[in-house]
Amino acid sequence: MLTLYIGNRNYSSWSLRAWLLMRQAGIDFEDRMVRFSDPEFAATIARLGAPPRVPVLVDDGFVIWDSMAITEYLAERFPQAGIWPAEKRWRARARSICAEMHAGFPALRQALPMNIEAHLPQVGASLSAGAARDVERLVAMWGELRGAHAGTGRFLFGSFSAADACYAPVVSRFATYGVGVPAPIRDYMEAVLDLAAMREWCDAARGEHDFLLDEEPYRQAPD
Ligand SMILES: N[C@@H](CCC(=O)N[C@@H](CS)C(=O)NCC(=O)O)C(=O)O
Repeated sequence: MLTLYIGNRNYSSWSLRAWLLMRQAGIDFEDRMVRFSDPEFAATIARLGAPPRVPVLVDDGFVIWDSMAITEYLAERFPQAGIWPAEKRWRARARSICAEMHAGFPALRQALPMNIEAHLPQVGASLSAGAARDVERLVAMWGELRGAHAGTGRFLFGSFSAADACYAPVVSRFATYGVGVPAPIRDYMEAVLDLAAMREWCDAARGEHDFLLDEEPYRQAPD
């Protein structure tokens, strides 16, 4: 039995990555949400033997943490699921861009935290120089990959892969903050946002109403 521990769907970008990947791969699992505001958050995860972060995957009692380690474990556990692109060099490229996301884009992450239920286009209209550089890099990366896989599908490597799961929270951020992008990138964003699993996650996120001030640099707590 596979159990994925996740945080608030509205805010937890790393949880979304693992959850969306598993759903898209058709893996049977249950999710268990631990709210960030739960005073037992750290203790719940610590009891698993993992550092106090989500996502955490438990496979029949064996614990794997960190979204990239979870991705690689799932790719080995479900080799037929097409988690990484089939071709060796594209597989390497997909790993490169996931590593780039995992370790990078600090300005974008700080300026545009994932917040699915918010709509703050004024933020996207006046980005800092650092965040704008990150957006430029993402638009170039996505455009180049989409161009190289034109005609084979709407995702970065044609078919949906771990790379799309990794960038799904960025797509969501661009939507929340109304980041202006060229038409082919809008098409890519639509492909991700239209996935049934993505819609399921976003609907649940919008239903949470669990306003966390620490995650809301642009809004006041509701009365
Ligand atoms: N490198 C980790 C990052 C995980 C992470 O930072 N998760 C955030 C939520 S998106 C978290 O658990 N934060 C809890 C906290 O900071 O207390 C991964 O890829 O899974």
